[in-house]
Amino acid sequence: MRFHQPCSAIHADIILRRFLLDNLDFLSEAIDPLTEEYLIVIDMPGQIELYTHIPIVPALVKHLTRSGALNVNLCATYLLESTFVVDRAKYFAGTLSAMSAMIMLEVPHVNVLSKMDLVKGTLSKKELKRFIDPDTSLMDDDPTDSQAALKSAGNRTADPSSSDSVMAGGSFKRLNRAVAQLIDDFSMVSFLQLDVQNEDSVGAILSYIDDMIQYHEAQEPKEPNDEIDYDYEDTAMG
Ligand SMILES: Nc1nc2c(ncn2[C@@H]2O[C@H](COP(=O)(O)OP(=O)(O)OP(=O)(O)O)[C@@H](O)[C@H]2O)c(=O)[nH]1
Ligand SMILES: [Mg+2]
Repeated sequence: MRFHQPCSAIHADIILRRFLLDNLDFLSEAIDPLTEEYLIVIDMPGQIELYTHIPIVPALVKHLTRSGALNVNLCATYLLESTFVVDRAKYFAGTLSAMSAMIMLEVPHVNVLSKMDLVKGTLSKKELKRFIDPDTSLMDDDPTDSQAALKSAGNRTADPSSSDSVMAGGSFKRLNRAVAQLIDDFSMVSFLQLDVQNEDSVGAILSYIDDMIQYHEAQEPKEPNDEIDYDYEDTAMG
């Protein structure tokens, strides 16, 4: 395949993914012979448009799952970098994308706050816990808010499209509150926390995914003492 014109990374990605969809036999031939003992990990790129706007990945998912040709038990895992929690607007934008991906993909879904090692020293455990279940109150104590933005956003009668509101940051704040409210109302998204330097944290997330895809039910029965106990305390969902 050759690109005749310069194109952006996302454009190239879309073209390549369409190419993949036109050649799904290549994927079927690789996956079809695998038995239920196999765990297949498909690492997808971070271009969110592929999951939330364009039905390319949903079409691929359909091909892989029970409703498609390959009958694979699939679990979508959405990773949001935990550094986003320091900027509430980014955190809620990422959470909205997670919700959009859940709706578009229509498969069991796990949301993960990744790279926890980067924020562990900055925020307390209690503070980090607030980001497991996104709720509107997080917008009320955004440390990045300026006094002008708070004052402007608090003026409910002000026209959010007026240049005063836009310049003071009030419109942006009101928009983010509305996004947070929407997410809160749907109550669909909650996060697991992933610290790759902590074996239990990785194990707990894998265990959630195993449950979602009913991996253990598909395996040979094991002796009870072969089971591994995971400590969910630090990785609790909801
Ligand atoms: N500190 C820390 N860095 C990480 C972690 N995971 C990945 N990185 C680093 O983050 C950078 C970006 O990597 P990823 O987040 O995996 O992103 P990517 O796979 O390159 O890109 P997309 O998946 O397309 O978004 C690389 O430099 C990684 O080494 C983590 O858990 N902790
Ligand atoms: Mg990646």
